[in-house]
Amino acid sequence: MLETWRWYGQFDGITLPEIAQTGAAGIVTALHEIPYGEIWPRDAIAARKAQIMAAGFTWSVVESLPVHEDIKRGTDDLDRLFANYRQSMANLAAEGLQVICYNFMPLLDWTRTELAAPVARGGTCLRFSAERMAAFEIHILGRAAAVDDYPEDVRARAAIWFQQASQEDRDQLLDAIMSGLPGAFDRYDINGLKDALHNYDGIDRKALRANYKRFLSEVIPTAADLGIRMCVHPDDPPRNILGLPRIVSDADDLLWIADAFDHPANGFTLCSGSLGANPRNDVPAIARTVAERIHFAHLRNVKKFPDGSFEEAAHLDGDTDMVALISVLMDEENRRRSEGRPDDVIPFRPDHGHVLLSDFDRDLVPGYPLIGRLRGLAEIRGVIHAIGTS
Ligand code: DNO
Repeated sequence: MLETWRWYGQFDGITLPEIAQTGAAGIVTALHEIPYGEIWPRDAIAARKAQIMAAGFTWSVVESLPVHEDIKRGTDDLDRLFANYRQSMANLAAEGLQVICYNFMPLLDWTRTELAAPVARGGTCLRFSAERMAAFEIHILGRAAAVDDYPEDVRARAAIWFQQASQEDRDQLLDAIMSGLPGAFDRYDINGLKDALHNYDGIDRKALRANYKRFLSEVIPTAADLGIRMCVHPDDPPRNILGLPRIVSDADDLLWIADAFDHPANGFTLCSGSLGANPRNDVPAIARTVAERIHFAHLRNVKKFPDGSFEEAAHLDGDTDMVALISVLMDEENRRRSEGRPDDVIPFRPDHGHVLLSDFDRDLVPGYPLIGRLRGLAEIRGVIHAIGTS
């Protein structure tokens, strides 16, 4: 397993020399400053790579090369966007980058309702409260159909939360929901979000799948030619929100994707926290099912609640058996090694982390503190070491 660390470049308060002290060997980053849909120029990629290498790292994974909303929505003329995407891939490959993470979530990337929920012994975590999400959808956004997405008791508590919430509480909720777009250009206010949602009118699961299949057929052949491994990130959370379809949420979805363009270059980011937020998902079992196509792993844990809420637990706490999951990934590495495959070391990063200790004194990208992730990395490193030497 290759230890990597996500770094947001100029949007990150954590510096490369600080990251070096975590012991991670690889950097996961993107040209976050380039608007979605534009070509990533080769010289900009080369400059970022040089900066990373000068600090003693490799640039191990590109996360993300974003897929433009028009591709997800399947609007009419997509030739330019597909050509741009392929050109960015070619420019990345020319600089030696081979693993590209992306997602196919409509509109929003990861979604939480609280960015600083308290954890038991001090520190804070990211939380998704079904009640607050329902309050947002039903009472703030006024999305009538949302009542079908939440059970009655959650709707009742949502109504009470909304009545008691101050304007500041409501603003904070919107801010939390929008925070999954670090470095991105689209951030919405309520009206903007309503408009953006209208653009998805009529796009159901079937239509989104068709658009995704088209994307795969446009880019995977290029990836195969360039020696690039594409790895889609699962939906976070893996459930319907805002009435948008979700098509990367469970084992069936992943198998559908693998089959939609059957080539090893069409692979997955195994994100244990995203998949783990759905009570029906057995994450180690899913990993075993798609092991051959896992090109990258995000390791973190979640604790789920009966009403559909969940919060981010410490990396070895929570509902997912992290030791079992890491064993699956290491077995897969061994299998690849026995076949003499070059991709026999799977890059992973400690995904998210609690805000702990001196994390409170600095500007952070939500979910990406220094000390909390350092703790997660150290714990995971211990598990890997123990499995590797047992
Ligand atoms: C959240 C991340 C996601 C991920 C993208 C990949 O912390 O795991 O934002 O980077 O969905 O495209």
